[in-house]
Amino acid sequence: MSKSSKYRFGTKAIHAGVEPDSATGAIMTPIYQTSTYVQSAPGQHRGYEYSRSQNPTRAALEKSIAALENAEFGFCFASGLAAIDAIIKTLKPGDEVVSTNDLYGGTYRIFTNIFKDFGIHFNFIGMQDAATIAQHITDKTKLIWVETPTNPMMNIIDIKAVSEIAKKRKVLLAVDNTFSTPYLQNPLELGADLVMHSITKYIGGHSDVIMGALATNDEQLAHRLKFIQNASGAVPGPQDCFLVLRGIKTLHLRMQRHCENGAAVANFLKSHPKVNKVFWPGFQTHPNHEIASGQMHDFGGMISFSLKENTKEAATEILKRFKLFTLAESLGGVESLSGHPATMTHASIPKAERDKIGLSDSLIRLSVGIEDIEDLIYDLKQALS
Ligand code: P1T
Repeated sequence: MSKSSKYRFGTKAIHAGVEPDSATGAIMTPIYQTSTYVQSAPGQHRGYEYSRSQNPTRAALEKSIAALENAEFGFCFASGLAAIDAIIKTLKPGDEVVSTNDLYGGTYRIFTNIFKDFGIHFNFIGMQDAATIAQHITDKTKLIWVETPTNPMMNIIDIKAVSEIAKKRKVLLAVDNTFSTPYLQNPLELGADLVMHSITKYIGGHSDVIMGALATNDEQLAHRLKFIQNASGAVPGPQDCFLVLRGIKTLHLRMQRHCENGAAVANFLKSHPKVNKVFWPGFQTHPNHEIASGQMHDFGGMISFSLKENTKEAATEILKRFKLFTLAESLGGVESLSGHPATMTHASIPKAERDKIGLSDSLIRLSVGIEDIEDLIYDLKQALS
């Protein structure tokens, strides 16, 4: 099933990339748990030499990811951050990156604490008004980094508008599509050059795998990323690829329920007397609701909210009382999770920077799972009471 496949999303989720095993007819792609492959003579092999370079289970998953993003090329990595690492390794000292200033703390950390020392300059700016990006692009800018919806403030960045600026200035546009998944949003169709996923989240969907992925239609870029994937070697193992292939088969069903439950939770929180503000792009009052409605098929299951009593202690009290919204890093699994970005996922962003984007000490982030909504609302009620 190729990029040009006319199948719809659910059919692609189930079939793309997977063929009955040629050796046995096994309908599910086997876990090719091997590091190497026999050669009949030096250089004579069946397309597989060494599992860092190629592995059939990983190849099936890479095809599946590419198909879901309507891309020609897909690459899997040992984590979302390893995928980001591969993107930045396409750059050279002196190059500049314009990045959203509201992004996953680990992405900020790898940019500022690792790649800055390699001579790459990162300029973090607000991107809600895409037009302002143009003034931050110099002749050294090689990449625009967008995350939308952003983690954790749920801001929306207009991918199409950014891509028009990127194309005009001949700068690559990469979009971290982790929060949306390809079910809700396809950045390549909106003009992005490269899409990145933390597979760990919704695509894997069961909180049992750490993995990342990239997808692109740019052949030259794909060639370079494939080289880096092999040369740097941050590849996922075949067993994890198998688990993700299995997870993807229900991605569309899970996402439907994540979205339904997300909407119900957002609306419940909005009218709660202890809640100050709910950050969720599905509200008509969200500053970029119209852009979200245009570029996403629905609004997802990620919600952040701040409290009227704006202290870490007030947030901690609620987080400790949750029975179903388990306190843990990560998101996108079938089970609901809660988190405190200021001390957990975004602790590596300095407080002054967090304050600039409104990431307050009372902010709580929810990953709304696919449990029965009545039970989730009950859990919120009792924790906030
Ligand atoms: O954890 P890893 O698979 O390496 O992915 C990193 C990553 C990249 N991009 C976004 C938007 C992310 O949310 C993440 C990981 N985020 C969490 C662990 C979290 O709890 O927010």
